[in-house]
Amino acid sequence: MTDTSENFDAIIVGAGFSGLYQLYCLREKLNLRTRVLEAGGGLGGTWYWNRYPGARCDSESHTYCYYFDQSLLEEWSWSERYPGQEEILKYLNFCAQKFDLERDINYNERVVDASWDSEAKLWRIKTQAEKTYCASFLITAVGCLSSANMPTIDGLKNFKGEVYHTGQWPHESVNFTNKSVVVVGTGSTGIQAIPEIAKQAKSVYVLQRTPNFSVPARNRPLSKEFHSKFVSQIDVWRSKMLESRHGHPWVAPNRQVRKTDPEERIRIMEAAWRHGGLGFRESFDDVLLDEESNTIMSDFIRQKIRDTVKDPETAKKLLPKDHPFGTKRPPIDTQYFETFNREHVHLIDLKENGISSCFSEGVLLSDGTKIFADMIVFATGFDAMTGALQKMNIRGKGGFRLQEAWHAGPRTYLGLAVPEFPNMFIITGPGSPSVLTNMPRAIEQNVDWITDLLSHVIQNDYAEIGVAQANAKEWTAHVTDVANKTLLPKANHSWYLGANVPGKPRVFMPYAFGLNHYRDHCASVAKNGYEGFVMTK
Ligand code: N01
Repeated sequence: MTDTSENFDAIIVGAGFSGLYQLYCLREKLNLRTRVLEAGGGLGGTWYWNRYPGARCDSESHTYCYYFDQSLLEEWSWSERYPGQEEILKYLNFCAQKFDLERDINYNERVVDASWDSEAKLWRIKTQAEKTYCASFLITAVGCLSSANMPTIDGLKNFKGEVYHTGQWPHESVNFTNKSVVVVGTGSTGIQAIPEIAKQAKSVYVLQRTPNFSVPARNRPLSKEFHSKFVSQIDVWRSKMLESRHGHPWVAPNRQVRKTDPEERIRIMEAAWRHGGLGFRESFDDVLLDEESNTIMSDFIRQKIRDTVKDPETAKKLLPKDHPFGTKRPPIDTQYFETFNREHVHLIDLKENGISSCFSEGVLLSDGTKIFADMIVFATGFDAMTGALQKMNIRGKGGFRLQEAWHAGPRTYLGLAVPEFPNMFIITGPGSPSVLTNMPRAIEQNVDWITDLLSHVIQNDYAEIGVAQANAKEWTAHVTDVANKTLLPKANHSWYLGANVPGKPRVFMPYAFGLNHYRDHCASVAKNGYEGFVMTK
């Protein structure tokens, strides 16, 4: 039989922010024959799939972009404080065009199998399009939030209306006019989508399992003057982001909630609330470290919800009760709580009255109530951080499956590499700061580091690079330790812990010690001859 596989130095899986930049680096800096395999019909990753109404990033535009190229920063100007999904896609397409990336991307090629050939020392990769590729290096750039989490509901198949998951939103426009819409889920996505859907729909039924904290985004248009000023201060923005633990350009305020005079702290919280955005949490240093401080801030938000929502019963149902503020990824919103003042918007507390099943015309609740609906929108999140990786059927040395390797939770070294899976690297993998940061900063750090490592491997003619079990074990224990020093694991149902997916092992996956510390640590690993990696010829 003739071998029809195509051979490359490196295969990158995914054409989102991380895959595009990794392609640029491998091709332009290392001159590697590189191919990106992308499941979608276009580039953008998260932003290709998540095109639900209201989809918008919660990092500010001028920080949620690449910083590796000065001319790119100067040429592209953002129209709003937070970039909307469409504008982000336009931006990524602009980048792809500027750096001529698309010639090395294959669309509509979902990777369904990847196995390490120990003799040939290469990866054999198969796609759903029945193509096979061979490459010395496999780099996954599949995003942390890309594998949709769809609940199993009895009778859903019998429902005759339209069914959507926000993470797999259709490209055609979805019309809510005169429709009765059920929305399941009140995470960042639901909180963005519900006000937008309510603007059009005849009625909206929000099925809430866990009430969530949310801070006003205060989105606004950006002026030309803003862009000019930004361009003159790019280095300042960059260094602020590099110095911070989360990759946002905020300087730690050096004050604690508990130790600040009560009147003064209210003044600070009010000002941060008026300013809006994720920076609200950063207006004190100890919100995720000290329970008493967190309670003060959580109570402040609960009071804002009571003040906003006119019906006291509805307001009560919307009050977050079971997790400290910020321990689940905090959404930011535009008129989320205000939307519940609209007469056609109804809130169902699933903890009081759960979903029993679906019937042909809607959703049946456990108390027997029937919600008649034309449409059900699942804003139920993702099998985060590991789901997309595990779906690819990756097999390392001796056919060892990634699913087996991670049966008790993901085990990585630096979030970048897994023992028994040589020559494979994960961008923003579990065990790296990833989702706890402004993603492009975490992505650029990971990609730059992987690129330097591959340069070292190639210059020294190594054929195989792997990681020892002991290093991965130690790193993974460290990831757990640093998370346990914060309040983050207190939200025991969060996707950070994998708790949103039935049967998934509960392990705190992202690295909580900060992107700045992580960057320093990775730099010292490299300086010490890539300590923890084993390279052979
Ligand atoms: O997903 P989520 P998301 N029955 O997992 C509920 C990023 N993001 O898509 O809390 C009923 O947070 C679930 O309930 P519970 C951001 O990092 C960023 O909203 O598990 N309900 C929850 O309410 C974010 O954190 C941006 O009890 C069910 C909701 O569905 C991440 O993506 C915008 C259920 C899921 O919330 C994920 O956000 C959007 C079930 N069986 C997203 N299963 C921005 O940049 C789940 N739920 C602004």
